[in-house]
Amino acid sequence: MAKTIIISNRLPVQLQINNGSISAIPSVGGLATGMKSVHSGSESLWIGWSGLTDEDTPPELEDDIDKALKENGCAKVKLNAQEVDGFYFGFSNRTIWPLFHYFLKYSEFELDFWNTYKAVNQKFADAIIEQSDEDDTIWVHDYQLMLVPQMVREKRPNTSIGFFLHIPFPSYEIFRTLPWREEILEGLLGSDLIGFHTYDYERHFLSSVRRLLGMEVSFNEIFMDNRVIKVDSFPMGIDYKKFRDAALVQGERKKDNRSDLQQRLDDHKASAPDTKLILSIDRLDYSKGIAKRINAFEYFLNKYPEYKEKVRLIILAVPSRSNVPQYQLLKKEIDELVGRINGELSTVNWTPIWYFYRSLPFENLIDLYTSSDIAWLTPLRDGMNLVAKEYIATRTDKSGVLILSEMAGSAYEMNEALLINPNNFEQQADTLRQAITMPLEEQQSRNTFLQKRLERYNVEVWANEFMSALNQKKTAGHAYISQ
Ligand code: ADQ
Repeated sequence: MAKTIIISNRLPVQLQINNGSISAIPSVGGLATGMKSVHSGSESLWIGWSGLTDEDTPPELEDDIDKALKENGCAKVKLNAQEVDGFYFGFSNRTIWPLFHYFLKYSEFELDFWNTYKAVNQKFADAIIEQSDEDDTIWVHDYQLMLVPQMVREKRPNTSIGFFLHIPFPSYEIFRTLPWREEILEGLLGSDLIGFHTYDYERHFLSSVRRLLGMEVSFNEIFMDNRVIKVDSFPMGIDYKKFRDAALVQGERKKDNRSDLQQRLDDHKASAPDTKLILSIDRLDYSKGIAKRINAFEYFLNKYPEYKEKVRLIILAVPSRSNVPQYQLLKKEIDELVGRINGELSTVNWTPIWYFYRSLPFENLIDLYTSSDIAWLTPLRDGMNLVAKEYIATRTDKSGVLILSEMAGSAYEMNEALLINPNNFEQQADTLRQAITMPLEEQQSRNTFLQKRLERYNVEVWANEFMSALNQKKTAGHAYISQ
C-alpha cells in the first residue's frame, strides 16, 4: 500500500535515555500537531534526525532507539557531531536563516558549511530512497533540506514529491547574493509542488527561478523538459481547538489549583487592577526584533509618561541555537537592555519589564496568553508567526488586543490586528496607547473576525490542503507527460 513519507530535520519525538532504557516522547510543537492527520497509522513514516549525535548514542541502545522510533511511526537519519555543526548550526543557521530573513550581514558563505549541507541532505535523500517505494508520496519540510527533492527525484523520477518552506523566501536581490543559489533552486525544483506561507514568498521564488535559471514560468507553474512544477501559498494555521479549550479549562480551574505563574499573575491583577499586561513571546532570535521592541517600549514610556506604573511588559524568550555566536550576542544585549531600563525606571511598586528566558510548559503559556491584555509581536521578518494566532485563539471572551508586525507572514491574514512597522517607534508608541485605551466592544469585534478565520483555516486544514494539492498535481503531472 502506498505510504506518505514526511521528512524534516527533527523528528516529532524527543528521545530520553533513563538508566539505560530509552523512551520516545511525542513533541507538542505546531508541526507535529498539524501533521497528525497526515502522519497516522501504518501508511505513513516520518524520517528525521533524532536529536542525538552518533557520539551521544550508546551503541548498545541503537536497536532500542530504532524500536522506540518505529512505535511512533518514525525512522532516524544518523548524524555525527561534525555533521550537525556544519549542516545545522553552520549552513542552515549561519547562512540560510540570516539570508532568508534579510540579515545579509550575518550570513556566512563558508564552503565547508555548504559541503556538509550537501552531504547531509544526501543522507536524508538516501534514507528516503531506502525506506520508500516508487508510488509513495513524499513531503519534505523546510530550509535545512532544500536539496532533498532533487536528490530523491534523480533516483525516483515518478514519485510525487512536495516541499514546504516554513521561513520567508527572500526577494531576488537578496537571494542572488548566495554563492550556491542555482543549486538551491535546482534542489527545490525536484518537487512537484512547492508551498510557501504567503503569496509574496511564492512570487520571490518564481522571480528567482526565472532570472537565475532562465526557466519558463507561467502564473504559478514552472515548465521543465518533462515536468510541470506547481508553486502555491498555504498559510499555516494552529490547532485552534486545543488552544481555545485549554483557555476554557484554565478559566474554570479552582483557585487552589492554579499554577504558580497564574497565582502571580492573578496577584498582580488584584494589587494593580488598572495596570495593563503587555506580552511578547518568541524564540530568542534576532529575526524576532526583541531588542528593538524593548527600545520601543522605553520610547513609549518617555513619550507617554502617564503610563509609567500603568503598564508592564512581559518578555518570554525561548533559548534557541545558543552555540551560534549571533544568538549569544543577542542574549547579552537583551540582558543588558532589560537591566538598564528596569534599573532606570523601576519604582518601589513597579518593575516595567518582567523577563523570562526559558521554555515554558503548555499550561503556563496559556496562563500568559489569557492574562495579558495586549500581545505585542514585532518580528523584523517572520515566515508566519504562530504566537499571534495562539494568543487570539485563547481569548475566549474575545477581549485582548494584538499588535503585530507587518513583516510577519501572519499579518496578511490578520488585518483586524493593529499592524505596525517594527522600525517605526513613533507609530508603535501611538499604537500601544491605542491598544491600552481600546474600548472592549472594539476588541471583541476585531477578535470575532480573527477567531472565525483561525478556526476555519486550522493546521489540519493546512496539512490536508497541501496533501490534496500534491495528489491532484500527481494526476495532472502524469497527464502532461503523456501528451
Ligand atoms: P518559529 O520561529 O519557532 O517557527 P513561531 O511560529 O512563532 O516561530 O512558533 C513558535 C512556537 O513556539 C509557538 O507554537 C509557541 O507556542 C511556542 N513557544 C514560544 N515560546 C514558548 C515558551 N517559552 N515555551 C514553550 N513554547 C513556546 C518557524 C518560523 C515561523 C513559522 C513556524 C511554522 O520561523 O515563522 O510560523 O516555523 O511554520
